[in-house]
Amino acid sequence: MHSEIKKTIDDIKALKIQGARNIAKAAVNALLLQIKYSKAKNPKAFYREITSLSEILADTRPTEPMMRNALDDACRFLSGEAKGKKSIDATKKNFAARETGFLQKMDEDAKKLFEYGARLIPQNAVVMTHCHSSTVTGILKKAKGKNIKVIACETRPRYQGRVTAAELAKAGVDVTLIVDGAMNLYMKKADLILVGADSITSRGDLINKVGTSALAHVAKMHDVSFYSAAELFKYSSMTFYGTREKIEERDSKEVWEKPPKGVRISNPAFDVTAAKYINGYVTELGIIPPQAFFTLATQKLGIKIYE
Ligand code: RUB
Repeated sequence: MHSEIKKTIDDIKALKIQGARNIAKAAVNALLLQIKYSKAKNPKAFYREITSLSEILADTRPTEPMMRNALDDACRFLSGEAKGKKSIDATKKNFAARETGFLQKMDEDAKKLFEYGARLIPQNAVVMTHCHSSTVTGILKKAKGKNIKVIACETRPRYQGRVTAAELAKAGVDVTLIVDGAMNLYMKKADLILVGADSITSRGDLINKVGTSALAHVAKMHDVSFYSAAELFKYSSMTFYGTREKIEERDSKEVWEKPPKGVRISNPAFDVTAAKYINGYVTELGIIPPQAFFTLATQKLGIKIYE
């Protein structure tokens, strides 16, 4: 494996690249790098290279269906190409064009989503968020002109909330960072909760950074609306037949480098928020109820339940 591709893999694992959308984009870019460094002599060998790289990439973060869907889409396309009688050069060229187009479409979808999200936020609103979601910060930056105030939870143990706070402050958005334990206290000031999404199940449940479900429950207690910004590509198709999305368990050292003897540490990266706590998903098609996510996502992903 070329060192440039290896670096992408290591950076995803180490959270230097984080957030579902950035991870999915990095994975597609790694496939594009493989075109450059491939030694395959024919389309079939190239297809094998891409599928095995896709498997390695998908394993870097287990709870990331957007990456998995993007990689599956790429492999499906290439499988069709490899069946024909094209030369290796033509196959690589078509694959490069397809994946570059895929990345462009992702950006176009994100732009639409930012627009819908910004329209949702009222004038002078106090918006509370958790972790770092590039989709959420995209929306909040777009809504800046509405004189909004943002409260960002710091998000233990990796403090992605600091990334959110720094990015928003740099963009001129009024932002206050709070410790996760202060979320109930600050909920009283909030008009709306907006978080990102790693995975959406067939029931419309949300899987996002651990602490998201606590935020949703507290929001319900205070009657504050709770929204998640999620492109349809974040749909986890395996949940349709009952398979649960695996919750990534990260290194305990992220929580406590050298804990005293006898202290066990658990470090789940994500948790599940039931659809009943969610007012809506902000998607590239507009704001939709959790129950509609499955239908629209399967259409977008081209998943056929009936042949
Ligand atoms: C990030 C996280 C984000 C989603 C959405 O977790 O939970 O809310 O990934 O991000 P981690 P985006 O830091 O462990 O990757 O909106 O950028 O896709």
